[in-house]
Amino acid sequence: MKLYGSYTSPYVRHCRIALLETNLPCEFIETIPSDPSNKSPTRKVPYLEDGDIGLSDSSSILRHIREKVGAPYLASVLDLDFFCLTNTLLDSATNVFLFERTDGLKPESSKYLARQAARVEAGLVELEQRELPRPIRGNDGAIRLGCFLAWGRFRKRFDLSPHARLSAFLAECDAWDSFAQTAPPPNA
Ligand SMILES: N[C@@H](CCC(=O)N[C@@H](CS)C(=O)NCC(=O)O)C(=O)O
Repeated sequence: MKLYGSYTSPYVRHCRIALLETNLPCEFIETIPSDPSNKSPTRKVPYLEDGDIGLSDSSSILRHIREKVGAPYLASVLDLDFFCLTNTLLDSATNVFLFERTDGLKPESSKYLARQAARVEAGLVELEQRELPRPIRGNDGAIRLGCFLAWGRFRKRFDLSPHARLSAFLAECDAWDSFAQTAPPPNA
């Protein structure tokens, strides 16, 4: 298998964690989304090649990785919903970041971006009140949450200090070797 992606993307990180967990052989090919050599039809990362199969979304890539070793992937509707909820917040947070970085546009000057930023803040308040999924290992809802929180910290997108339970959850992720090994390089 070949996984195309960047070391900073939280979506790619989640796939890298699943590959470490399952021990499947996979070559990592560093790719930035806008690279003309990016094979993904979405022009995003991650992208996975496995023989004749090409997968262009972290969700399908994760399912493929888990299925290859006979492990469950978001087995119940509540597992799936938690993953989707967390992923929606991650999509909103990365959109706000990319708009700012690409176009210099901030939530203060865009109603749409303000809505995205408010969604992230409200989502953090909601997650802080929830029973968070455990164990973290092998649990794609939990790992998505860890990747989201760690990305927000890395890109300084939100302040976790008012959220004690989410902060503790992230500390638990940080202490896990597969999570630590996939941390973005500090100067990226
Ligand atoms: N739904 C996709 C989202 C992937 C995604 O948004 N990746 C970002 C990198 S963090 C990207 O490639 N963005 C490029 C762009 O939006 O132009 C997935 O889960 O794989």
